[in-house]
Amino acid sequence: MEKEMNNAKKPNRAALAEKPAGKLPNEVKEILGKLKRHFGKTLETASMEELYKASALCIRDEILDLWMNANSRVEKEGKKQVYYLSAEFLMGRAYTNNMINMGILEKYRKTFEFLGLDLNEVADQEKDAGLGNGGLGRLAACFLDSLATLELPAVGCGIRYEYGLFRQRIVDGEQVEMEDNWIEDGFVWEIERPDEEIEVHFDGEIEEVWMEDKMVPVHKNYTTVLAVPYDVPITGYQSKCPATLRLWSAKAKKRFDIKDFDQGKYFQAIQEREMAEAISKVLYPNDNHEQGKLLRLRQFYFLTSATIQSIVRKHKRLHGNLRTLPNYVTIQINDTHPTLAIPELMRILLDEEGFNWDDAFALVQSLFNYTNHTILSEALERWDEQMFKLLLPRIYSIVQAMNEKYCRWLNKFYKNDMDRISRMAIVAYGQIRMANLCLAVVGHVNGVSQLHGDILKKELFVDEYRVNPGKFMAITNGITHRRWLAVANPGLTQLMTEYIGNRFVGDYREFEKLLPFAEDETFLKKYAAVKQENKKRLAAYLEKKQGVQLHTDALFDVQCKRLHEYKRQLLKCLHILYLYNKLQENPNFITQPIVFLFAAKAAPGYARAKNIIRLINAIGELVNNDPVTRDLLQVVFIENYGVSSAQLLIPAADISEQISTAGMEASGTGNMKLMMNGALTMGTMDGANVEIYEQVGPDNIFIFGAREEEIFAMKRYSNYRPGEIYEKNIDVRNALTRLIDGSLPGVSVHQFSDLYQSLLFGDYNNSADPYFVLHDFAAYIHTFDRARHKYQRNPMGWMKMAVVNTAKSGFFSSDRTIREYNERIWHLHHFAE
Ligand code: 26Q
Repeated sequence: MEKEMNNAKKPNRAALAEKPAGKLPNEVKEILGKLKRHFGKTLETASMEELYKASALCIRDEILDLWMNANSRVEKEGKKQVYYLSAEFLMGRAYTNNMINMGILEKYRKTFEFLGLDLNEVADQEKDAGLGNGGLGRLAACFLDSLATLELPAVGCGIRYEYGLFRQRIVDGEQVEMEDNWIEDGFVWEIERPDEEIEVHFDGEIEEVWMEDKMVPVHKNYTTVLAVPYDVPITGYQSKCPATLRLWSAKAKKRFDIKDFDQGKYFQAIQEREMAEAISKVLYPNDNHEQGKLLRLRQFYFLTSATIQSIVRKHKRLHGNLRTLPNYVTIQINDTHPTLAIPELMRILLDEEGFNWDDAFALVQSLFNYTNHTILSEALERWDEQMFKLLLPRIYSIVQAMNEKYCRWLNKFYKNDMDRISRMAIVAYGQIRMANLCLAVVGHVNGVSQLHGDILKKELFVDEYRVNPGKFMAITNGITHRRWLAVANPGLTQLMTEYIGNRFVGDYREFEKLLPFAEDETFLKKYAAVKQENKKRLAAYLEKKQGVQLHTDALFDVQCKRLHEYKRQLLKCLHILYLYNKLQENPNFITQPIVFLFAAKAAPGYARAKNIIRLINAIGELVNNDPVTRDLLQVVFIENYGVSSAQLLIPAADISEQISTAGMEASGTGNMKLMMNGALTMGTMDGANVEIYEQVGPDNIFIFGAREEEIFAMKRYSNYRPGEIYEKNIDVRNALTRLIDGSLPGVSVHQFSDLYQSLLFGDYNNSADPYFVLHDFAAYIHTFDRARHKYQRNPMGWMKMAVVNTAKSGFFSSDRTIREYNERIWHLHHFAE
């Protein structure tokens, strides 16, 4: 309706289609050309989606000019490049982001206005590239943006999963997973490179064969899978050096042998094809939890073998001799998932390039670096030795040899300390441990926040640290402020531009120029107005998507992240039940309306996480419908959390919930996005919350709960007794009782007894309350009370704190993070140097 009215004022599509082409603006002509060539459509007949694609193809043309030029210069001038290997790249949409980077957003906004269309509506046609689970995958995406912006030559290498992370629906309060066939209707940004296809070999046996004067291992009876690269240019802000995202897709090798079909191998042939192509079919939906499946191992070897072979092939073409490889290439492995790149390069050097072991090993050592993203033991990657050996016989024998040499070397330091050496070994107790493999080889190991880096040294990798302290470092994560501010929050971006100019988009140090305006009443009012608009924008989205009406004048409390027990969404749940209980006793217990927004996907096999989603929705039903609470508390679960919904949700937040058990969240990056958009952190001293605290100071953050050392001590001495807290604290008791007394609507009384039990008694493999929820409950309540009082009593004081958060968030730009990686690890030269 509204759009038709708009169209009446402006030239509409049908009218424009009649116009002689010569009279139209250039951009319109170009879009028309793409519509015709790619879809056989006109302005009048094209769908919104086709208009999106046609305009995206125009933008792509502009990017391709830069990209091709940069690539040829990097090759010709022999510039060193970083290869960022990652099983996940959580890219989200590229359209608006690319326009901002290319400086053509306003041009296209006007073009679409001319056509009577809204740019945002066109942008909404793009599907998210959701090729990641959470933090680790999104970090890879932010890093590519910053690498391109800083004009450091870079290639991200990953898997072109046909199905990204599942789409989530909530049906009767429960998570239901649906396929995410994101590529079904084509992905406009990619370019297939069939000429750079690579063969990857699995299965079979190794035979030692005499060749010339020595025994050489020969891989026999292997099965072949083809790896086809698809390259995506990644633009940087005003950058002449776009990065490349290279995604590998699995393809079966063509069978030329008609004989096989004659012999009734028809089914086998088709089955083999399906097996081969299954490799890049789907992303495993586990976050911070390993799934030691054969297909998963196939995926990782597929990615690493294709990548390493293509690096070797290119280097030989350009420079001939592999010994110079470290002058041109450095490889960062994003957690242990791409670790097989290490033995794969060993294999090529030893078996195909005639290196001896020591030379090969030295080269590999100088090439690879490893970032650790988790200390959770259930997330540390281990593979069953027998499975590994069957799938990758040659890689297995190389890993065995590495293990032997490593253990012998360790024995020099830890003489006959067999316990310690078996803990550190790469292969032990029938398992291959990828983190240990990395530690044994790479030049640098880094944690992703200062605290996390310390924990690696003091706890997880303490034995390695003693042997080789210089290897360890911490580089605090970051986020690209282009996407998380300029794209996600145009209102705030415009306001900032008005006050401090627009240099901050390319230079994170400019953020601090906002600081003086934290004292400026007019600025604060405008800042508050932007927040209000963002709440309304989110409300419109939720109304449309989920049919819920948000109370937009309330305080917005946001917890958005993967669902995991250590992130303690359950603590938030108990908090809301506590407020509910208090309001039942005294309807004036609080007078500040609060909207609690949750957004989270649970791994499909993680029953307890799914039950917590069920609980959040049950609590929502309880408080949103109770006449005592419905005007004060609103609980909303946002479906299908992903990059695009995060871009709408985060700018609307007042409070950022970062309440993990201290020591367990390696860094967190959502905390940074929320801070940048002016939400105040309610957090434990965990991960990068510590650095946020250091940046904003104690007056602009709400810190509560046990510190890492306290948690560590309680675990070590097993002296935590949640039952005692239950006995002493009536609020804890009353909140917990709601889980099992039938108060919660729409579920059986037994639905949440598992959660109740786990908090009070533990289960077969855990002690009671292993994440210390009850321990931190009282401190959380107290701290939240402080926050809501501040918000209510002094709204401008609150806005002032919010502005300080935005002003201090420059440190968390991934531009800073990448600069640090480059100075301390990669040593790349700027493209223009
Ligand atoms: C491992 C083995 C086999 C199968 C799956 C996995 C697996 C998959 C995903 C293990 C871990 C992950 C994801 C980890 C992750 O996202 N970690 C997060 O990384 C962020 C970026 O550094 C941090 O900010 C978060 O604190 C950390 O949880």
